[in-house]
Amino acid sequence: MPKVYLLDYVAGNVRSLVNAIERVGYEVDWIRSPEDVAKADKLILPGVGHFGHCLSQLSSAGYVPALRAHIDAGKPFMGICVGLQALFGGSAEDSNCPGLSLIPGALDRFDDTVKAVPHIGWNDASCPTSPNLYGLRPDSKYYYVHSYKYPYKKGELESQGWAVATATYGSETFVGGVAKGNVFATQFHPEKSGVAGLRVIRAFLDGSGAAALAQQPPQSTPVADNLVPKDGLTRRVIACLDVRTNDQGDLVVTKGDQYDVREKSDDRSVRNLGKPVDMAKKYYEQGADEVTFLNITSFRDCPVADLPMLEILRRTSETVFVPLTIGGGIRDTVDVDGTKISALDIATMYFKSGADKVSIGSDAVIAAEEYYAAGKKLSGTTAIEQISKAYGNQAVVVSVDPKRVYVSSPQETTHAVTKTSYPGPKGEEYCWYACTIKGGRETRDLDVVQLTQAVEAMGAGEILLNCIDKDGTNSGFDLELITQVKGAIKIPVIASSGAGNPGHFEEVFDKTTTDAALGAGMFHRGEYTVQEVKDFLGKKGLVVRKFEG
Ligand code: 1PR
Repeated sequence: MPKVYLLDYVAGNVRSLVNAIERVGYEVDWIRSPEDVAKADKLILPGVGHFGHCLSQLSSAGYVPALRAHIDAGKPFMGICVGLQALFGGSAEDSNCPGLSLIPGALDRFDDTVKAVPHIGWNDASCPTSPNLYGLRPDSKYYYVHSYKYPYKKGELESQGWAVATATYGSETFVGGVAKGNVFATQFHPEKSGVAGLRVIRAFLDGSGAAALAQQPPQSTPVADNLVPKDGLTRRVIACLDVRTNDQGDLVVTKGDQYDVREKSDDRSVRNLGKPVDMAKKYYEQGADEVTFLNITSFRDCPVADLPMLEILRRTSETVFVPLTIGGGIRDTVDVDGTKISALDIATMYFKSGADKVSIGSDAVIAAEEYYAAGKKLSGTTAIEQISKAYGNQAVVVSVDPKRVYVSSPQETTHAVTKTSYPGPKGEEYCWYACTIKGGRETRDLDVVQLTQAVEAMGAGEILLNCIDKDGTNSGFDLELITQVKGAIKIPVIASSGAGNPGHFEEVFDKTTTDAALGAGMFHRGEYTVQEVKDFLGKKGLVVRKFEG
């Protein structure tokens, strides 16, 4: 098998990249020291998380001159995500840390006054001057996850000989990919961009991307002046798999009604809706934009290294090339042999096994309570802070399991209330949403606004907003809950619980500003496919990613 070298210098999910490279027929070898760089013909520089962290790692390990020498020698080079950002002079994310300065100029942060940041999801990478640049297609979508970007200025990089692919988020058009000579880099993650992304990786590895560019250098005219860039971010549809061991000891996908996953029949066995790896693959092939696994029972009695979810992730990431999130049991813990294992260690195991994000539930509630008890002071020791520091905030999702608490008037509680169109049992017209832990078994005196604001301050990158009252009811999402949380924070929110048909997805995207919507039961029971939901949204004029087989 032909070989490509990957630079192993920073934390993150490189397993998916390795899987994607192998899928297109190449073998991966690792560069573990600057001296190794010289042996690489083709070289990929991955990178996730913090610009300063990545660049200072590269610099202190002595890689910068070796990378420059590789590029100057005309050898194929590809940068991904922070690997693209590294080509620039610097970034506002850490202005003390210089980049490789192959391209002058510095990255800045997306404006979060009118939209969620990080920019997470599927967007364009289109290059009007070289329409088929490295296999990029104008009608394909690619997976992005980042807060900093290089703003696109018409003609600026083109005048330096770069072909530039762009995407637009809100009203900000930014660089999604650049290519010149032997250098190619993408802000998006091709290894997480389904078939469209595999095509891009192949075009780099087999040399066809660089060859085509050499034959047809980009025309000097950039995007036509009269072309107004449109926000290309799609409506994300996520499939969620609640996983647990059933009474026979098999790991199964299950699904509850208001979190009760046992059959209503006398035997009260755990509902078994299928096998996790097979179902994840099925949803990927139906066009799911992400797949989330929630390990809904604690692994208290299971040696951490044998976590069954690790194997599920390893196997899933071999065939599923969209982002994978894993939740359940991510907290500091004591292993069966008495060894202390930190939440960060557990998250690391998951990332190494193919997860792109970890989702934290109960532990986030406890951390938020401590944050308020300490007068809104960050301790630096919480799982959220430690994982987001090491892997970037885009890698940390907080899963919220709220329950409605009805009150007759806002004065009855100190919590953030919502006036509801669905009054309580005694006709109460207001409610607040109480956070729970341990899968809804324990309700705490903390509301969703408090929780989500606290975890945003700690460095969480996204909120998975469930709703116990709505879970499994097929009655649609809790729009009042979603509106309240969206109004309280800047990070993206995934609406969850209650989806029963494609119209519910349209409703949540239409009536709230949610960034993504998640379904479980309706997909597991075979009532609708993910594809049907996306086709429906497309017909209603919403931008969705079309699945490329
Ligand atoms: O607390 O960090 O160990 O994480 C446990 C995780 O497991 C949390 O993310 C929590 O939401 C989840 N969880 C715990 N118990 C249950 C349960 O169902 N008994 N499932 C559970 C949460 C809710 C959603 C579900 C949507 C959509 N499941 O993930 O998929 O409600 O369902 P629907 O479309 O069928 O209505 P920790």
